[in-house]
Amino acid sequence: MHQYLLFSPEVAAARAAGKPIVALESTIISHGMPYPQNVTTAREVEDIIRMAGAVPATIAIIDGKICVGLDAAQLELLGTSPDAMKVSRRDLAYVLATRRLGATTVAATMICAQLAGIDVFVTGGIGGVHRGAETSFDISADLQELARTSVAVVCAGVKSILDIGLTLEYLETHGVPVLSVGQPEFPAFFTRDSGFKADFQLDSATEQAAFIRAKWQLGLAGGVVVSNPVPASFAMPKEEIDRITEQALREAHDGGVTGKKVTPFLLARIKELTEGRSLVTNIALVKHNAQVGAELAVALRDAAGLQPV
Ligand code: PSU
Ligand code: MN
Repeated sequence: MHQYLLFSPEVAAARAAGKPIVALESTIISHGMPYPQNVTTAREVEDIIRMAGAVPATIAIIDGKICVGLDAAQLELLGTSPDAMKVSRRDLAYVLATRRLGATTVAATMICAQLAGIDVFVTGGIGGVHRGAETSFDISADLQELARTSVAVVCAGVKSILDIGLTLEYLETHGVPVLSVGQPEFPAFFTRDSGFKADFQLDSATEQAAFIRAKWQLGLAGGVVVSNPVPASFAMPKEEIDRITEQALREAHDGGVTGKKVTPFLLARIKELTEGRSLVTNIALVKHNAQVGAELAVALRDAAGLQPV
Protein backbone atom coordinates (compact mmCIF):
# COMPACT_ATOMS: atom_id res chain seq x y z
CA MET A 1 0.00 0.00 0.00
CA HIS A 2 1.15 3.52 -0.71
CA GLN A 3 3.02 5.17 2.19
CA TYR A 4 0.86 8.29 2.07
CA LEU A 5 -2.51 6.50 2.13
CA LEU A 6 -4.47 6.12 5.36
CA PHE A 7 -7.77 4.23 5.17
CA SER A 8 -10.56 4.69 7.73
CA PRO A 9 -11.65 1.46 9.46
CA GLU A 10 -14.88 1.43 7.38
CA VAL A 11 -13.03 1.77 4.07
CA ALA A 12 -10.32 -0.71 5.09
CA ALA A 13 -13.03 -3.27 5.91
CA ALA A 14 -14.76 -2.60 2.59
CA ARG A 15 -11.49 -3.17 0.72
CA ALA A 16 -10.88 -6.42 2.55
CA ALA A 17 -14.42 -7.62 1.78
CA GLY A 18 -14.33 -6.51 -1.87
CA LYS A 19 -17.26 -4.14 -1.40
CA PRO A 20 -17.88 -1.33 -3.91
CA ILE A 21 -16.40 1.99 -2.75
CA VAL A 22 -17.31 5.53 -3.85
CA ALA A 23 -14.83 8.40 -3.46
CA LEU A 24 -16.01 11.89 -2.44
CA GLU A 25 -14.08 15.17 -2.60
CA SER A 26 -13.50 17.64 0.22
CA THR A 27 -13.16 20.99 -1.57
CA ILE A 28 -16.94 20.96 -1.78
CA ILE A 29 -16.97 20.74 2.05
CA SER A 30 -14.29 23.35 2.83
CA HIS A 31 -14.84 25.77 -0.03
CA GLY A 32 -18.09 24.82 -1.73
CA MET A 33 -20.76 25.16 0.97
CA PRO A 34 -21.24 27.13 4.22
CA TYR A 35 -21.11 25.56 7.68
CA PRO A 36 -23.08 23.68 8.96
CA GLN A 37 -24.81 22.63 5.71
CA ASN A 38 -21.46 21.44 4.32
CA VAL A 39 -20.98 18.89 7.11
CA THR A 40 -24.64 17.84 7.25
CA THR A 41 -24.67 17.32 3.48
CA ALA A 42 -21.39 15.37 3.56
CA ARG A 43 -22.90 13.01 6.14
CA GLU A 44 -26.19 12.62 4.27
CA VAL A 45 -24.37 11.94 1.01
CA GLU A 46 -22.34 9.22 2.73
CA ASP A 47 -25.55 7.67 4.07
CA ILE A 48 -27.16 7.63 0.61
CA ILE A 49 -24.13 5.72 -0.67
CA ARG A 50 -24.34 3.21 2.21
CA MET A 51 -28.08 2.68 1.66
CA ALA A 52 -27.37 1.90 -2.00
CA GLY A 53 -24.98 -0.88 -1.04
CA ALA A 54 -21.61 0.85 -1.41
CA VAL A 55 -19.12 2.37 1.04
CA PRO A 56 -18.32 6.11 0.96
CA ALA A 57 -14.70 7.30 1.08
CA THR A 58 -14.42 11.05 1.55
CA ILE A 59 -10.85 12.09 0.74
CA ALA A 60 -8.78 14.87 2.35
CA ILE A 61 -5.16 15.57 3.28
CA ILE A 62 -4.64 15.59 7.05
CA ASP A 63 -1.34 15.48 8.96
CA GLY A 64 0.79 14.38 6.04
CA LYS A 65 -1.57 11.59 4.96
CA ILE A 66 -4.09 11.08 2.18
CA CYS A 67 -7.06 10.14 4.35
CA VAL A 68 -9.46 7.86 2.48
CA GLY A 69 -12.65 7.82 4.53
CA LEU A 70 -13.11 10.43 7.25
CA ASP A 71 -14.61 10.10 10.73
CA ALA A 72 -17.10 12.60 12.18
CA ALA A 73 -14.40 14.77 13.76
CA GLN A 74 -12.41 14.95 10.52
CA LEU A 75 -15.50 15.94 8.52
CA GLU A 76 -16.21 18.63 11.12
CA LEU A 77 -12.61 19.85 10.91
CA LEU A 78 -12.82 20.27 7.14
CA GLY A 79 -16.24 21.90 7.39
CA THR A 80 -15.05 24.47 9.91
CA SER A 81 -11.63 25.26 8.39
CA PRO A 82 -12.14 27.66 5.50
CA ASP A 83 -8.35 28.10 5.51
CA ALA A 84 -7.93 24.46 4.48
CA MET A 85 -5.81 24.58 1.34
CA LYS A 86 -7.59 23.95 -1.95
CA VAL A 87 -5.48 21.09 -3.29
CA SER A 88 -5.24 20.25 -6.98
CA ARG A 89 -2.56 18.09 -8.72
CA ARG A 90 0.01 20.88 -8.42
CA ASP A 91 -0.50 21.27 -4.65
CA LEU A 92 -0.59 17.63 -3.49
CA ALA A 93 3.12 17.18 -2.71
CA TYR A 94 3.27 20.51 -0.89
CA VAL A 95 0.33 19.89 1.41
CA LEU A 96 1.55 16.38 2.24
CA ALA A 97 5.18 17.39 2.81
CA THR A 98 4.26 20.37 5.02
CA ARG A 99 1.52 18.40 6.84
CA ARG A 100 -1.07 21.09 6.20
CA LEU A 101 -4.82 20.58 6.05
CA GLY A 102 -5.89 20.08 2.45
CA ALA A 103 -9.29 19.88 0.77
CA THR A 104 -9.01 17.97 -2.50
CA THR A 105 -10.46 19.21 -5.80
CA VAL A 106 -11.81 16.91 -8.49
CA ALA A 107 -8.31 16.53 -9.96
CA ALA A 108 -6.61 15.71 -6.65
CA THR A 109 -9.46 13.44 -5.53
CA MET A 110 -9.14 11.47 -8.78
CA ILE A 111 -5.41 11.00 -8.16
CA CYS A 112 -6.02 9.82 -4.59
CA ALA A 113 -8.92 7.57 -5.63
CA GLN A 114 -6.75 5.88 -8.24
CA LEU A 115 -3.95 5.36 -5.69
CA ALA A 116 -6.56 3.80 -3.38
CA GLY A 117 -7.98 1.56 -6.11
CA ILE A 118 -11.37 3.31 -6.21
CA ASP A 119 -13.06 3.51 -9.63
CA VAL A 120 -16.04 5.79 -8.94
CA PHE A 121 -16.03 9.32 -7.59
CA VAL A 122 -19.11 11.45 -6.87
CA THR A 123 -19.07 15.24 -6.84
CA GLY A 124 -21.27 18.24 -7.69
CA GLY A 125 -19.63 19.95 -10.64
CA ILE A 126 -16.25 19.61 -12.32
CA GLY A 127 -13.93 22.44 -13.31
CA GLY A 128 -13.48 23.33 -16.98
CA VAL A 129 -12.42 25.90 -19.54
CA HIS A 130 -13.17 29.37 -18.23
CA ARG A 131 -14.81 32.01 -20.38
CA GLY A 132 -12.03 34.12 -21.90
CA ALA A 133 -9.52 31.26 -21.61
CA GLU A 134 -8.13 32.22 -25.03
CA THR A 135 -6.36 35.10 -23.27
CA SER A 136 -6.29 34.04 -19.59
CA PHE A 137 -5.24 30.40 -20.26
CA ASP A 138 -7.53 29.53 -17.33
CA ILE A 139 -8.38 25.86 -17.82
CA SER A 140 -9.05 23.73 -14.75
CA ALA A 141 -6.53 20.99 -13.99
CA ASP A 142 -9.61 18.76 -13.59
CA LEU A 143 -9.73 18.35 -17.38
CA GLN A 144 -6.11 17.16 -17.71
CA GLU A 145 -6.77 14.77 -14.85
CA LEU A 146 -9.80 13.34 -16.63
CA ALA A 147 -7.54 12.82 -19.63
CA ARG A 148 -5.00 10.72 -17.73
CA THR A 149 -6.48 9.21 -14.56
CA SER A 150 -8.86 6.27 -14.79
CA VAL A 151 -11.72 7.18 -12.49
CA ALA A 152 -15.39 7.65 -13.41
CA VAL A 153 -16.62 11.03 -12.18
CA VAL A 154 -20.33 11.41 -11.51
CA CYS A 155 -21.33 15.09 -11.63
CA ALA A 156 -24.19 17.40 -12.62
CA GLY A 157 -22.19 18.82 -15.53
CA VAL A 158 -20.37 22.13 -15.32
CA LYS A 159 -21.61 25.54 -14.22
CA SER A 160 -22.23 28.24 -16.79
CA ILE A 161 -19.50 30.32 -15.09
CA LEU A 162 -17.41 28.26 -17.55
CA ASP A 163 -17.41 28.10 -21.33
CA ILE A 164 -19.31 24.83 -21.56
CA GLY A 165 -18.79 24.42 -25.32
CA LEU A 166 -15.01 24.80 -25.02
CA THR A 167 -14.96 22.48 -22.00
CA LEU A 168 -16.61 19.75 -24.09
CA GLU A 169 -14.21 20.42 -26.99
CA TYR A 170 -11.25 20.06 -24.64
CA LEU A 171 -12.60 16.76 -23.30
CA GLU A 172 -13.15 15.49 -26.85
CA THR A 173 -9.57 16.38 -27.85
CA HIS A 174 -8.26 14.41 -24.89
CA GLY A 175 -10.51 11.43 -25.53
CA VAL A 176 -12.61 11.80 -22.40
CA PRO A 177 -16.10 10.39 -23.01
CA VAL A 178 -19.03 12.35 -21.59
CA LEU A 179 -22.01 10.18 -20.67
CA SER A 180 -25.44 11.47 -19.74
CA VAL A 181 -28.05 9.85 -17.55
CA GLY A 182 -31.77 10.00 -18.34
CA GLN A 183 -31.53 12.62 -21.11
CA PRO A 184 -29.35 13.32 -24.16
CA GLU A 185 -28.35 16.82 -23.00
CA PHE A 186 -25.23 17.66 -21.03
CA PRO A 187 -26.49 19.37 -17.85
CA ALA A 188 -25.30 22.76 -16.55
CA PHE A 189 -25.30 22.08 -12.81
CA PHE A 190 -28.12 24.43 -11.65
CA THR A 191 -30.12 23.71 -14.81
CA ARG A 192 -30.77 20.46 -16.66
CA ASP A 193 -29.84 21.58 -20.17
CA SER A 194 -26.58 23.32 -21.10
CA GLY A 195 -27.59 23.65 -24.74
CA PHE A 196 -25.02 20.96 -25.60
CA LYS A 197 -25.44 17.21 -26.00
CA ALA A 198 -23.43 14.63 -24.08
CA ASP A 199 -21.58 12.08 -26.22
CA PHE A 200 -23.55 9.02 -25.14
CA GLN A 201 -26.76 8.62 -23.15
CA LEU A 202 -26.56 5.56 -20.89
CA ASP A 203 -29.40 5.46 -18.39
CA SER A 204 -28.72 2.36 -16.31
CA ALA A 205 -25.78 1.64 -14.04
CA THR A 206 -25.30 -1.67 -15.87
CA GLU A 207 -24.87 0.09 -19.22
CA GLN A 208 -22.56 2.70 -17.71
CA ALA A 209 -20.46 -0.02 -16.07
CA ALA A 210 -20.20 -1.98 -19.34
CA PHE A 211 -19.01 1.16 -21.14
CA ILE A 212 -16.44 2.01 -18.48
CA ARG A 213 -15.09 -1.54 -18.35
CA ALA A 214 -14.79 -1.66 -22.13
CA LYS A 215 -12.80 1.58 -22.12
CA TRP A 216 -10.38 0.48 -19.45
CA GLN A 217 -10.02 -3.07 -20.74
CA LEU A 218 -8.99 -1.61 -24.07
CA GLY A 219 -6.12 0.04 -22.23
CA LEU A 220 -7.65 3.47 -22.80
CA ALA A 221 -6.51 5.15 -19.61
CA GLY A 222 -8.34 8.22 -18.40
CA GLY A 223 -11.58 9.20 -16.80
CA VAL A 224 -15.21 9.13 -17.85
CA VAL A 225 -17.63 11.96 -17.09
CA VAL A 226 -21.02 10.63 -15.98
CA SER A 227 -23.26 13.67 -16.14
CA ASN A 228 -26.48 13.44 -14.19
CA PRO A 229 -28.96 16.34 -14.31
CA VAL A 230 -30.30 18.00 -11.16
CA PRO A 231 -33.79 16.65 -10.32
CA ALA A 232 -36.34 18.81 -12.18
CA SER A 233 -38.07 20.01 -9.02
CA PHE A 234 -34.77 21.46 -7.74
CA ALA A 235 -33.51 23.06 -10.97
CA MET A 236 -33.12 26.87 -10.92
CA PRO A 237 -34.71 29.23 -13.47
CA LYS A 238 -32.23 29.68 -16.32
CA GLU A 239 -32.77 33.45 -16.66
CA GLU A 240 -31.99 34.00 -13.00
CA ILE A 241 -28.84 31.91 -12.96
CA ASP A 242 -27.64 33.48 -16.24
CA ARG A 243 -28.07 37.01 -14.85
CA ILE A 244 -26.33 36.20 -11.58
CA THR A 245 -23.49 34.39 -13.36
CA GLU A 246 -22.86 37.44 -15.59
CA GLN A 247 -22.72 39.68 -12.53
CA ALA A 248 -20.33 37.37 -10.66
CA LEU A 249 -18.06 37.14 -13.74
CA ARG A 250 -18.01 40.96 -14.05
CA GLU A 251 -17.10 41.33 -10.38
CA ALA A 252 -14.29 38.77 -10.68
CA HIS A 253 -12.90 40.58 -13.71
CA ASP A 254 -13.20 44.06 -12.16
CA GLY A 255 -11.72 42.81 -8.87
CA GLY A 256 -8.69 41.28 -10.62
CA VAL A 257 -9.42 37.80 -9.26
CA THR A 258 -7.06 35.26 -10.87
CA GLY A 259 -5.58 31.76 -10.54
CA LYS A 260 -7.01 29.22 -8.11
CA LYS A 261 -9.16 31.93 -6.47
CA VAL A 262 -11.38 32.36 -9.55
CA THR A 263 -13.64 29.32 -9.11
CA PRO A 264 -14.20 29.70 -5.32
CA PHE A 265 -14.91 33.43 -5.82
CA LEU A 266 -17.54 32.77 -8.50
CA LEU A 267 -19.16 29.95 -6.51
CA ALA A 268 -19.36 32.09 -3.36
CA ARG A 269 -20.83 35.10 -5.19
CA ILE A 270 -23.49 32.98 -6.90
CA LYS A 271 -24.49 31.63 -3.51
CA GLU A 272 -24.76 35.14 -2.04
CA LEU A 273 -26.61 36.58 -5.03
CA THR A 274 -29.22 33.81 -4.99
CA GLU A 275 -29.63 34.34 -1.25
CA GLY A 276 -28.95 30.70 -0.52
CA ARG A 277 -31.44 29.28 -3.01
CA SER A 278 -28.58 27.89 -5.08
CA LEU A 279 -27.43 25.98 -2.00
CA VAL A 280 -30.70 24.02 -1.92
CA THR A 281 -30.19 23.08 -5.57
CA ASN A 282 -26.54 22.23 -4.92
CA ILE A 283 -27.38 19.87 -2.05
CA ALA A 284 -30.14 18.15 -4.04
CA LEU A 285 -27.93 17.49 -7.05
CA VAL A 286 -25.04 16.10 -5.01
CA LYS A 287 -27.41 13.67 -3.28
CA HIS A 288 -28.83 12.61 -6.63
CA ASN A 289 -25.27 12.04 -7.90
CA ALA A 290 -24.50 9.95 -4.81
CA GLN A 291 -27.36 7.58 -5.67
CA VAL A 292 -26.21 7.24 -9.30
CA GLY A 293 -22.55 6.83 -8.28
CA ALA A 294 -23.29 4.16 -5.69
CA GLU A 295 -25.35 2.17 -8.19
CA LEU A 296 -22.51 2.49 -10.71
CA ALA A 297 -19.93 1.26 -8.17
CA VAL A 298 -22.13 -1.76 -7.40
CA ALA A 299 -22.60 -2.51 -11.12
CA LEU A 300 -18.84 -2.22 -11.78
CA ARG A 301 -18.09 -4.61 -8.94
CA ASP A 302 -20.71 -7.09 -10.23
CA ALA A 303 -19.32 -6.84 -13.77
CA ALA A 304 -15.82 -7.52 -12.44
CA GLY A 305 -17.10 -10.69 -10.78
CA LEU A 306 -18.69 -11.98 -13.98
CA GLN A 307 -15.87 -11.45 -16.44
CA PRO A 308 -12.22 -12.43 -16.24
CA VAL A 309 -10.00 -9.32 -16.27
N1 PSU B 1 -17.30 23.60 -9.69
C1 PSU B 1 -18.42 23.50 -8.95
N2 PSU B 1 -18.31 23.25 -7.62
C2 PSU B 1 -17.09 23.06 -7.02
C3 PSU B 1 -15.92 23.15 -7.82
C4 PSU B 1 -16.08 23.42 -9.14
O1 PSU B 1 -19.51 23.65 -9.47
O2 PSU B 1 -17.02 22.85 -5.80
C5 PSU B 1 -14.58 22.91 -7.19
C6 PSU B 1 -14.17 21.43 -7.40
O3 PSU B 1 -13.40 21.00 -6.29
C7 PSU B 1 -13.29 21.54 -8.63
C8 PSU B 1 -12.60 22.85 -8.42
O4 PSU B 1 -12.40 20.46 -8.79
O5 PSU B 1 -13.60 23.70 -7.85
C9 PSU B 1 -12.04 23.41 -9.70
O6 PSU B 1 -11.26 24.54 -9.40
P1 PSU B 1 -10.36 25.20 -10.55
O7 PSU B 1 -11.32 25.82 -11.52
O8 PSU B 1 -9.53 26.22 -9.83
O9 PSU B 1 -9.55 24.10 -11.15
MN1 MN C 1 -8.14 28.03 -12.90
